Amino acid sequence: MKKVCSISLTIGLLIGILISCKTETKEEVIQRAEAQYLMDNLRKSAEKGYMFGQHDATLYGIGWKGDRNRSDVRSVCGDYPAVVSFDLGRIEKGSLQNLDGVLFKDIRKEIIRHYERGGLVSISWHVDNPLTGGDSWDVTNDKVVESVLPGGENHEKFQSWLLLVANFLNSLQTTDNEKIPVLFRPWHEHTGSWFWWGQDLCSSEQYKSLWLMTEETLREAGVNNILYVYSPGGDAENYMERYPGDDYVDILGFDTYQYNNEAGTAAFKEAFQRNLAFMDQYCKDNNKLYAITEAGYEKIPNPTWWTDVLQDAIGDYKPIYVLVWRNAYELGENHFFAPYPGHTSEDDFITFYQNPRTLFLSDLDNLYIKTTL
Ligand code: BMA
Repeated sequence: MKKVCSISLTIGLLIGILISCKTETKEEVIQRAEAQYLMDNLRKSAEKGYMFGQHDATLYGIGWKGDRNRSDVRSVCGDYPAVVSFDLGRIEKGSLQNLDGVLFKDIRKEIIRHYERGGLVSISWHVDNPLTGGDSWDVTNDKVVESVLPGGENHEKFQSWLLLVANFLNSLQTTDNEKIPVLFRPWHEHTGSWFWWGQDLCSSEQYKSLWLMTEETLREAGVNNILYVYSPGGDAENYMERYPGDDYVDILGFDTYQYNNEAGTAAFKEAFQRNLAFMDQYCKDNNKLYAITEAGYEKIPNPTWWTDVLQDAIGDYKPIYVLVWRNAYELGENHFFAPYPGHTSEDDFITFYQNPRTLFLSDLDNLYIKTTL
């Protein structure tokens, strides 16, 4: 996104700089305008309310997988989530399916379908550990980030992984060859230490370099259809400590879950409010947008969680969306974050759906996303 040209007094240097600053092609200008258009529309939608989203919502749910036009949320309230997120974990290995057993060609299809319905798409990347060969959660070695940065032993390999991500992002096109603008949320929950890019696994400088390197490599590979989303995890006390900078982040976010213990509800609401208050102020001061990039309560044991806890915790704040995690088809009824028909929170979810401030797909008409430049 950025093109930094330092001003020089000597004409020779100026010419050199002008040559090195590649002029944008018409396609690039249109694409950049589309990303800007998306930002403007997200700003408008945040004034109206907050979108509801779910991870993998249209790919599978409790008791089903791969049914066309189906989502547990839709079965409960008759409407699709406004936002659907997807994960690219294992694309870096050239695998045909992601870490949750979904074919990348099906993910691509669902992204295009959701865009064509008028919805917003977000993409995360639970990338395997390039040093140990383990998965994202393999934190046995604290030199992994260092190893992928320039000069590191895994740098070349990692660049080739990034190119596979770039190929996928570049392939997100409609039948009219229109590139689909999506949110990309790399290196998430890094304020915890459960991923190999987490807090105790690299320094602040290394984390920022990883982020910048990711943006640079994707940009050089022609990726111009994404907005970058920054999402620390938990109660992010040091929210800005590893912030890559306003020039590299389009949307601020956070991931916070409720846990099933005595302090659960109060702790969740407090963490939520602290994060929202911080982001709200920062975004007002710096002209940014914010979202609740992941939230939820596994199995939703509280039947009125949607209104009493989630809606209450968001209060009058204006995030662009709140997204809950997946309803894992392969784990029985043990790992889900949205209701499905028959679940005890179904009625409360319908009340949540009817609240004018919650935006589902049908609330988005003409609001944005589908660009007509
Ligand atoms: C986690 C769980 C895992 C899954 C991963 C990536 O929170 O849902 O089962 O593999 O997200 O989707």
